Amino acid sequence: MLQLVIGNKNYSSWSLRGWLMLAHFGIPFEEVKLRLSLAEGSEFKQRLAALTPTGQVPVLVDGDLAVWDTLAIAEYLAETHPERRMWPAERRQRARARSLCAEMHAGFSALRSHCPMNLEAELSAVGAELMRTRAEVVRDLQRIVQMWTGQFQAHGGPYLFGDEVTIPDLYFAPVCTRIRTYGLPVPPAVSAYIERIDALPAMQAWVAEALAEQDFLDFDEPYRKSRAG
Ligand SMILES: N[C@@H](CCC(=O)N[C@@H](CS)C(=O)NCC(=O)O)C(=O)O
Repeated sequence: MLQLVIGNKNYSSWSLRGWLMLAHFGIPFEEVKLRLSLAEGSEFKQRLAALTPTGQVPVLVDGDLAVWDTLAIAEYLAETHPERRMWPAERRQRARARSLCAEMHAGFSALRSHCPMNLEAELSAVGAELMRTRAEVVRDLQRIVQMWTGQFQAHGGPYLFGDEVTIPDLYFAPVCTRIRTYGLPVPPAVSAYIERIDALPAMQAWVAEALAEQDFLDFDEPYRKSRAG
């Protein structure tokens, strides 16, 4: 049975992506959850050391093969489960889908660093402040809106590549949660898409487990004070 090693569900956006690829596409797997830690020598780092030189989650374990990094996990699962049609069926659309995932993988650094995933938090005051003070966050958000509305125009929705959920939808699921957590302003078509992604059964299951965790990590809570106050 495949295993997926992940971090805390409340915070770990990359884990969420990997987990959704398995759970949404109905691929059986066993989840191994480790408490996130940046500290060398922590249980998190020690357990990961045997699997990946990056010391990061997620890691997919298939027998004696460990696959790390979300893009590599996406490709491995798509290759080993072609019947699940995880990428769009048409080659040109597959290329576009990979471009969007790669863009997420390598970019959106302002959105990622200023709006870290935090599923149980409500940080709309922080989001409003960021929209006023951080042009780079505004630019990242504008690119998201442009990307998604472009996809809806090209394929008619309801998902980024048409009728079926494909890997890019899951890749951007943590961006959907950030837009909600930080109350970032988006047009109605984008809000409706976020609601559709939120409503996916796999997403609902992850969020319910995240909310039940109640395990707060200081290094993932840069706005803890503003939440309290
Ligand atoms: N490029 C990696 C990023 C993975 C990543 O940043 N994982 C975070 C959790 S969301 C992590 O393990 N952080 C611990 C650390 O960096 O020490 C991927 O796509 O899997």
